[in-house]
Amino acid sequence: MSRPRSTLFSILGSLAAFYNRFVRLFFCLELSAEVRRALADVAKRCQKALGEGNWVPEENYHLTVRFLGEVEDGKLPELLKLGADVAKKIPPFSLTLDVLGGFPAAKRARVLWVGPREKSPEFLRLVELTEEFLQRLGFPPEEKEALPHVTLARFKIPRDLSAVLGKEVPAIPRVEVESLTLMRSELRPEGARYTPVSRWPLGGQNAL
Ligand code: 2AM
Repeated sequence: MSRPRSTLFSILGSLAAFYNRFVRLFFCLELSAEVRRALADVAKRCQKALGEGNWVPEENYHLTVRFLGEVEDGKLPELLKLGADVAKKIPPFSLTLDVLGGFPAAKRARVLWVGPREKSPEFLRLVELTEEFLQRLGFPPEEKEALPHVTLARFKIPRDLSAVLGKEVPAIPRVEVESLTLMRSELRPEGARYTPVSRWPLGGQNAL
C-alpha cells in the first residue's frame, strides 16, 4: 500500500524541484516610501478619471532596469556578481518623475506610466552596462528601447489616456538612486509579489 503513496510523493517532489529551478527575476531601482506615497496620490487622481484597470499597489512601484524572465536558479551566482560589477561602475544619480505617458501609444494604452521628462544619461548607462554584461553571460539581447518609467496601471483592453496625459503631474520628490536591486517576481492570482534578492550600492572607487 505504501508504493502508490511514495510514487505520488516522488512525482510531486520532481514537479516541485522542476518549478523551483526557475525564478522570475528583474534588475530594478527601488523607490523610497516618500516617492511611492506621492506616486500613489498621482495614481489615485488618474484612477478617478480613468476608472477600471489593474492599478499597481504602492509597494510594487519601481523603475525596471532589465527584465530577465524565468531564469534557472543555477545562474544566480553569476547574476549576483553581475549586479555587483555593474553597480560599482555607476555613480549615484537622481531623476525627477514629472511626466505621464502610455505604452504602446497614448490613445490605445495598455500601460499608464510616470517617468522623467528629461533624458537620464546615468539611467541609460546603467541599462547599457547591464545589457552588455548579460550578453556576455549568454542572455539574448533586449529588443525594447530603455525608457525609465514607473508603471501605475495596466489595462487589458487598450485605453485612451487623453483625460490624464495633458495634465500637470503634481510634484513628486526627486528620486535619489543609490542602489541597484535584483528582484524576484512571483505571479499570484492576487497580483505580483516582489522580493529583493540582493541590493548593491551604486558608485565606489571604479564608478565612471
Ligand atoms: P512594465 O512595468 O513596463 O510592465 C516586472 O514585471 C517588471 O519588469 C515590470 O516593471 C515590467 O515592466 C518589466 N518587464 C519588462 N518586460 C516584461 C515582460 N516581458 N513581462 C513582464 N514584465 C516585464
